[in-house]
Amino acid sequence: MKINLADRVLKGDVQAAARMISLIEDLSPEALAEMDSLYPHTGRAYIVGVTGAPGVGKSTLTDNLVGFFRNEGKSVGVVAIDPTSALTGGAILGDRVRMLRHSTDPRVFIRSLATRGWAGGLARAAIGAVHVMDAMGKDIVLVETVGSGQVEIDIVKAADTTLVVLNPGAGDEIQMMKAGILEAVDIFVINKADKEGADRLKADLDFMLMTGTKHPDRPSPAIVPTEAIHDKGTAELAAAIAGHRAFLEKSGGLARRRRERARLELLETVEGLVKDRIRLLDAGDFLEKLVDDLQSGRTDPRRAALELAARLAGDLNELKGPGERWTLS
Ligand SMILES: Nc1nc2c(ncn2[C@@H]2O[C@H](COP(=O)(O)OP(=O)(O)O)[C@@H](O)[C@H]2O)c(=O)[nH]1
Ligand SMILES: [Mg+2]
Repeated sequence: MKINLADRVLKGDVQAAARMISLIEDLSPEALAEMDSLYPHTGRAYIVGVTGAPGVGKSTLTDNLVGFFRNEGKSVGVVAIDPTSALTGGAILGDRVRMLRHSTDPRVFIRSLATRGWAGGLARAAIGAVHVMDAMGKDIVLVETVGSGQVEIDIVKAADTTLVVLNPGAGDEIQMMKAGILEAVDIFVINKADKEGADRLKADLDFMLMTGTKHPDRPSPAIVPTEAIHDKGTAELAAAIAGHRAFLEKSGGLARRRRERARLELLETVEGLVKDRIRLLDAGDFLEKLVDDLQSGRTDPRRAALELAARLAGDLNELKGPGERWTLS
C-alpha cells in the first residue's frame, strides 16, 4: 500500500519528515505538491529564530533552549542553517555534535540544511523545513542561522520571536549590523557573559535602543546575558521569549506578523514560479527570438515584455492543476 508522504508527516513520522525536507532542499517540484497538502496544518508551532555571527554560541544556546522546552513538556524542532558551511566545512557537523544531547529524544527533531545553489533557494528550503516541523506537530521550532545577509534576513522574517546573539566586545559589530536585521530583533542575547566586556556591550545596546525608532509591534528588545557553555541564563532567556510571545498575543501583533508572513510567502512564491518559468523559456528559443526583435528594432522592451508575460501566463496556467504527489511504498 502506498501512503502519501504528507500524510505520514502529519502523523509525526520522523522518517517521512526527513525525506520531505530533503526533497525541499533539492528544490524538487514534486515536493511543492506535497507541501500544498501540509500547508493547511501549519500555524500552530511557535517559531523562534536564533541568529548571529559564526562562533557566538548559537548552537550551544539552541541546545540549552531545547532542554528547557523539553522540561516544560513541549515537543521541539530545530532547523540549523549555515550558508557558509560549504566554505568552512565543519560548522554543521559541529552543530550535530553539540546537539547530540537531544538527538535520541523522540520529541526532538533536528535538521541541518547546508547550502545548495543560490541563497534564495536556501531560504525557501528553510521556510519549507519549518512548515514541515510545524505540520508534524512540534510546539516550538527553533531556527538557527548564521549571520550572512539575505538568507539571514529572510529567515528572521519567518520567525515569531527573533534572537540576535552577540558576544562581549561586539560594540563595533552592532554599529555595522544590517538594517533588515536590526529592525527585526526581539531579544538581544549577550552570550559568553563570562568574558570581559559584557557590561559594556549591554550599555552600548541600551544606548542604541534608547536612541532608535520605536515600533508598535515591537516592544523595546530585552537584553539577556547568558553563559551557554554553563547552561546559565537559559531560564531567563526562555522567560524573555515567553514574555515577547505574550506581548504579541495580547497586542494582536502575532496575527499581524503572521499575516505579513503569508503575504511575503505568496509574493515570493509568485516570484519563484515566474523566475523558474523564465529559466525554462531561456532554454527554448522564445526568449532569443524576442531579444532578436528587440535588438533589430522590430519591437520595444515594453511590448516584448508583455508578449513574454502573456506566454508565461499560459505556461503558469498549466501549473494550476493538482501536482504529482510523492509516495513512499
Ligand atoms: N566562554 C564561553 N564559550 C562559549 C559559550 N557559549 C558557547 N561557547 C563556545 O563557543 C564556541 C562556538 O559555539 P557554537 O554554539 O558552536 O556557536 P555558533 O557557531 O554560533 O553555533 C564553542 O566552542 C562553545 O563551546 C559561553 O557562554 N562562554
Ligand atoms: Mg552553530
